[in-house]
Formats: sequence, C-alpha cells, structure tokens
Amino acid sequence: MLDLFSEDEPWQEPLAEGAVILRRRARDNADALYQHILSISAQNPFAYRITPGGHRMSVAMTNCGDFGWSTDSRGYKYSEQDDQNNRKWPPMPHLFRSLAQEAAREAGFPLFNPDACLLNRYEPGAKLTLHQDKDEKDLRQPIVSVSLGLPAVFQFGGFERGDSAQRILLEHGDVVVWGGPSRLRYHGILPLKPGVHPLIGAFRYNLTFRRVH
Ligand code: MD3
Ligand code: FE
Repeated sequence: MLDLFSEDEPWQEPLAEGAVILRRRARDNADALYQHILSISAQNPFAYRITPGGHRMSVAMTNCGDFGWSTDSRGYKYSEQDDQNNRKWPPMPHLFRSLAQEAAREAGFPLFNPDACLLNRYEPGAKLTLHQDKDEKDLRQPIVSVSLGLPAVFQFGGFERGDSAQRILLEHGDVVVWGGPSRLRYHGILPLKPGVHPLIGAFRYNLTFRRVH
C-alpha cells in the first residue's frame, strides 16, 4: 500500500515567511536529549528568575553553550556565567548542536552555528507572555526551538504586541525554525495544562538555539 501521509516520519509545516515547523523531527533523539537536559541541570539547576518588573517567572530556566540568557532586576542579558554559582555554562552537547544545525539547514539556513542554548522548563500553569527575542546581535540568524514532553499552545503574533495571534499546538519532538521576517514576531506560550508524558513526566521542556555573538 502507498502510504501518502505516514506520521512515522517527520513532516514540514510552513507557518509564515521564514518560519517552518519540522513536526516530530527530534522524536527519535528525545531520550538522548532528555538525558543531556538532566545532566546540564545537575550542573546548573533550573531557576525561576525575576524579571526587571519584579515578577518571578513561572518558567524555570538554565542554559548551555558559550552564552546563557538570564534576567534579573537590572534587565535581560546574555552572559558567559551563571549568576547562581559564577560558573561557566556547561558546554553545548554535540547532539544539541548537530540537531539544531540540521534543522536550520532543512529550513534554508545552512550557515547557522549556535553559541547559546536556553533550556526552558514548564510545569502545569507555567506560561510565557507575548514577547520578542531581540537581545541577539545579528537578527538575520534564525532561532531553532525543540519541544519535549507535555504539549503546549504556542501563540504566534505579529510585529506589534497588540496584533492578533495564531495558536499552534507544539508537541513532543516538534522542531521549529524561526528566521527571516518571522524572527521579530511576538510570541508566547499559554499556561501549560496538567498531564503526564511517558518519557518526560509532568513537564514540558523547550530548547532554543541561538547565535548571540
Ligand atoms: C518566534 N520560548 O525562549 S519556542 C523563548 O516554548 C521562547 O519556551 C518559547 O519564546 C518556549 O524566547 C517558544 C518558539 C520560539 C522561540 C523563539 C522565537 C518562537 C520564536 C523567536 C522569534 C519568533
Ligand atoms: Fe521567545
């Protein structure tokens, strides 16, 4: 039988100019990716940071690679060290880098070489309000995101905060490449619904690969 649409293999869903979802692209690597997440967070634990506005974020974060993203009362920044322990971030695992580079290439960005990976951990109720990612030096470089664990509703807006937003479900193993004009679109994550994922448990993890410097 000719199987015209098998969900056993990853497939692409164009989202907007410069943005493409590679559905299930990381699924076969999920176990190994998860082991790396556990080992990175054993070195630099997930932490709930405080925004410049004084709010504690509901998403817990850590990083790997040459630079890590964080926020405190003074603002947002990329730094070479974790303020919690003044140690360098753990190196980016080879599997992380190769997956991000292959995904970027499949989406038309063959030169992408990330120097930072932000790890976000969502528990039920955790959310990320609409924001833009613009702390990176060269906004022509895409961002690659990898979702693991519980599904989340992603909001994909326009170029102004008030623009209407599409809602897209991001599930275990989904990879998205955000480049071109989509790079500066507002986006966020609605509060995570409770649940248990067979591999990951009661969490969603999202890895975002970035070229910061
Ligand atoms: C669209 N993370 O870490 S990943 C973030 O699921 C962030 O944790 C979300 O937004 C998460 O900054 C969304 C998808 C994503 C990441 C970066 C983008 C979408 C993006 C940059 C520009 C446009
Ligand atoms: Fe973002």
